[in-house]
Amino acid sequence: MGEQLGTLEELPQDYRDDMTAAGVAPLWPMMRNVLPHGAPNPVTRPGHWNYDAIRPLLLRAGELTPVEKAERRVLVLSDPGRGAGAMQATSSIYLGLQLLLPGETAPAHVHTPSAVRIVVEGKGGYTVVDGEKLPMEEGDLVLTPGGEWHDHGHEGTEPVVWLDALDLPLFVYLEGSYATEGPLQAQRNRPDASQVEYLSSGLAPSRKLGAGARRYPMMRYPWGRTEAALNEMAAYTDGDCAELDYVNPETGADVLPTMGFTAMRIGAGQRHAPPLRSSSAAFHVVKGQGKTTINGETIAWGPKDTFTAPVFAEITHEAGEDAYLVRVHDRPLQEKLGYYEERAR
Ligand code: 1HN
Repeated sequence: MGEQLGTLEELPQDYRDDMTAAGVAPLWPMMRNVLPHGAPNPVTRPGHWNYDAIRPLLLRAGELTPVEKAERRVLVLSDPGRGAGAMQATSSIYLGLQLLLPGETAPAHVHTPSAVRIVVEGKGGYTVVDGEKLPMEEGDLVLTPGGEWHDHGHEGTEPVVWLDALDLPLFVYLEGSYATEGPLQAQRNRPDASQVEYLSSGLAPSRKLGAGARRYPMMRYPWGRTEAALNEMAAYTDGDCAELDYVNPETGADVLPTMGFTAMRIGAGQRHAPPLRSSSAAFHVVKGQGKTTINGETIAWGPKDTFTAPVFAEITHEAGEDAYLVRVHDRPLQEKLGYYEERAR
């Protein structure tokens, strides 16, 4: 177990030079870097982004850079463990706060990574995905799965801000990330399926023989329904946190192949200490306030804040008032790879 493996310095210099010239390297001095004992050794560090501090910077970006010059006007939440400019919040999750001003349109494009929006503030914003016009209201979760054309618009009078969560770091790592730009979708008034075909949980449109199932049948999860469902559940959770996973209404599977989303309600005065999970996570506060200790570091959070936790973090939440959070995590990916794990604390 705790054996000391040989170091690079123990090897003769001429041998080291010959290995370098041949384009090879010895594994053993690096073995514990790539394969630590017992648990991963994450680079990711807990992060906390206070919305009140970032909002002015986002509005300033609105003055400095027109959307035509930005394609997407976003401030990226950089993982403190990776430092300034990092284009990711955890190992697998990218997060950014995006601003759209009244009358603006963020042009249509399609890309390999998938995105999910959690609406932070403002009325009148919408996203068109594959011809379907999805209104964006506070707390809504809106999918733009990889491979689907999407653009954003704004018919309201105040700035609209949403949090983007993408599986971009994975696609960058796989050298699979790219986009194609195009004209606005011609069909853009097909109604939001959450208001037509999937209006009631447990009811799905009757199947027609030979009709192919849509991979992403419902792309908007309105917040009002989520909050109501959490409130109903909270009466039966014995004082523990109520949690609901966002799922595909046809298959019951997670909404996307790589990223999962879980709505949480922690009642005022409740403490919630989940098991240690192999997934990394980001928490977005839809409403309420409280504090969370992550690996001994305490974060005091309020409405619209976002914070992150690395893999296998010891996490304890305490709500000061009834709190509603959305947890973004990579459990679906880890389950597909066959290593998702939870450990008792
Ligand atoms: C993207 O397409 C959007 O469509 C937002 O709103 C953020 C970050 C990286 C790559 C693509 C969008 C993005 C993005």
